[in-house]
Amino acid sequence: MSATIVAADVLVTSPGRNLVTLKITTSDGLVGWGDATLNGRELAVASYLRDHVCPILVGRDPAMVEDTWQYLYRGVYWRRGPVTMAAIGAVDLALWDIKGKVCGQPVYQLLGGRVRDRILSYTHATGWDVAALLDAVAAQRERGFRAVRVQTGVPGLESVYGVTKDGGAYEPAGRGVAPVEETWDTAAYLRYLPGALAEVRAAVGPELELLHDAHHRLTPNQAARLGKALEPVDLFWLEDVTPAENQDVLRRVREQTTVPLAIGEVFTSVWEFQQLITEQLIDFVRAAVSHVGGITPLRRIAALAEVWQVWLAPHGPSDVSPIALAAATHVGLATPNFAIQEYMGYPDRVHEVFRHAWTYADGHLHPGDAPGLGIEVDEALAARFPYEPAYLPVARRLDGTLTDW
Ligand code: CS2
Ligand code: MG
Repeated sequence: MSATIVAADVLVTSPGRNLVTLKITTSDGLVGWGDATLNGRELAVASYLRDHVCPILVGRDPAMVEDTWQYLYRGVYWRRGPVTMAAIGAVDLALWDIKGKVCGQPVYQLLGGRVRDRILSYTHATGWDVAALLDAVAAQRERGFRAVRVQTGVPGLESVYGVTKDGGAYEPAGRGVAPVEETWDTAAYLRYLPGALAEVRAAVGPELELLHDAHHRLTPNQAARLGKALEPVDLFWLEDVTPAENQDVLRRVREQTTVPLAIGEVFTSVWEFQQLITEQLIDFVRAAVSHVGGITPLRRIAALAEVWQVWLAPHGPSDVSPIALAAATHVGLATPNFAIQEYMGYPDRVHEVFRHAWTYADGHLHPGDAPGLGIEVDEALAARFPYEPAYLPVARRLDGTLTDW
């Protein structure tokens, strides 16, 4: 007789930041873990799972990973969207975790086995001015990183996406019941950034991979101008130049510049990537394994991208938990067109609550060889850190109108 799912429970914990976790327990005593964190909307996903998904998981066969994905996606009629897909993603991760434990194999073996020894990772360096940014880059190189995302302050602005003024660790979500309001001036950013990044490149030499995130703030014309201006910097990629809701406009950017483009951390399905991949409007797919609905759809996206010579580079900020990072590293070890894994890092307490087999060393991640995803959650410790309201900031232009954050 095959095993059945006997319980599905949701844990919300805040060991430094809010994280939502799904725990699936089977009749043969195995436990699978999934990440359901959606920054600033954590409780919506927790409710979606608790109220609508957990009750129908009980009694199902945990071995049916693909069928359960189809059941939760097609079977609901109301499909896609970040809340729905983060919930489905958590179930998918937990079921792959269980399948690995049943087989006594790490998930990457179930995905076809390793195609590389370890996966390249990049982290963040931020500085309010170029001198501070160079110090931050040097510190990340000391930690072994060979690829670094560089974000700087902009003269005249009080706050800028991705940068702290005091040089402390960057965490975008601010505690409190309402979002922080930031002021944004694209013209000032476009005037300042190319010169600042040219200084960084001159200081670090040609080999360090540099990445930059424009965080959805530019028009296609501005994006094309920035891309051209940054060509001498030789970026690994320029991320999220436009909101990319209107994907056609990216053709104009592509025609104007050879800067490699990465897009997709806010997309939640293969269909949102379809045009970008098949028309080669981007070079890197930035899907988050949990937000896009799990390992099952991420593999489909990777396969489509491979046909079009587009590379996979999953989202890995502190707001996808160590469970999602584990899943991304398993996919990364087994996927030929995998390029690089973002590894922003976590507060120490997060590593204590989510003990993980994945490791970071020398600029690379490895998923480890523990069965499944290789995660153990310290539930007693998690329970000591209750949810605290925290939201991503909003951004306004100098005249007060709201713009993309
Ligand atoms: C960023 C994210 O990592 C990235 O590329 O764009 O840090 C993003 O700002 C956060 O995930 C938002 O929750
Ligand atoms: Mg990003």
